[in-house]
Amino acid sequence: AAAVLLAACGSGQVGQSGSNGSAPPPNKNLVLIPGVQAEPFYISMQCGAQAEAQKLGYTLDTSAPQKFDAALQTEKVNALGSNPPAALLIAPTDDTAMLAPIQQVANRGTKIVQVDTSLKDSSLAVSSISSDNTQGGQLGADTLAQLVGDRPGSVLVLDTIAGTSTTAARAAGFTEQLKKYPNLKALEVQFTQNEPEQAAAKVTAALAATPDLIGIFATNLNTGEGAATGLRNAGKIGQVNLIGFDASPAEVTGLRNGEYQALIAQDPAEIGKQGVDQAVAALEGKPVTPKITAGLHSITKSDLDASSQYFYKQSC
Ligand code: T6T
Repeated sequence: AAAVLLAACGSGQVGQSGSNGSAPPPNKNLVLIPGVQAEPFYISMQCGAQAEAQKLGYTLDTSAPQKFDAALQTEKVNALGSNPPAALLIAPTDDTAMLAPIQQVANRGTKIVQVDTSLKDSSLAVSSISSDNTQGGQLGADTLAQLVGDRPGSVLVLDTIAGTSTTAARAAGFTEQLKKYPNLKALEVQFTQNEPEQAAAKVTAALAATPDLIGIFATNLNTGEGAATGLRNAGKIGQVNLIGFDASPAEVTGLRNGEYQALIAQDPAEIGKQGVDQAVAALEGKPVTPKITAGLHSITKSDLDASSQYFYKQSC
């Protein structure tokens, strides 16, 4: 009977009083729902979030969809069910489709924090933390322009899935900034569904159709890894400049061996840490910062060895 009583006390929910009339323990559970499982960007974010949660006396569970797909992410959000966490840190994979499911969780009293990607209507989030993705695109264009100098040519931009706030901003920032370099002409942005195979195929097609292809801007690690495969298959490594986004182990190796000429690295661990800080501030009635921008770093082969703090992790 004692065991049963303990179990009943332990499952006390926010707002209910304990069985002996005392206040229930505060809900200190946080959940992180990233864009996709087993990907170094989100793993690094999770590491930063987990360490911070532990430091502040909270638990953090991660529930990641198998693919970067709004329907699969909606299932994860809906699975929070009737016992939602105190706060949800989420990277919405679609800036519109994820609004309704997240709204339902917010309606049950959970604080919402956006990490990395965001909804078009961010008003239900107490805080949103991301890189300045437009600036990341601009940095990509400036880096490419520096690498090619006066040489003229066309440039391919590989985006992921329409509705992904981050990569859309990177593609737009890159394309706009490239206009400052009249020798470089951006081709129409290509979507890859965030699949490396599709990115490789787009590169193969662009190489065939565009003899003066001088550069590729890949807006995230999957498009970059696919683009590198496309260039490798065509024997064009090093002849076409590949500017990647992110700093996954595969991308860092690619930069070292000449497949990439530059990477724009984000700081996903910092995004995760700040996400927890803002969630906890909201839960504890402390001042919350609605919008936080994490740092970006352009890495080329010459500064690779001095840049290891920006490399993403495969595990914590
Ligand atoms: O680039 C990151 C993230 O910022 C973006 O929103 C989606 O793709 C990544 O997870 C890398 O694959």
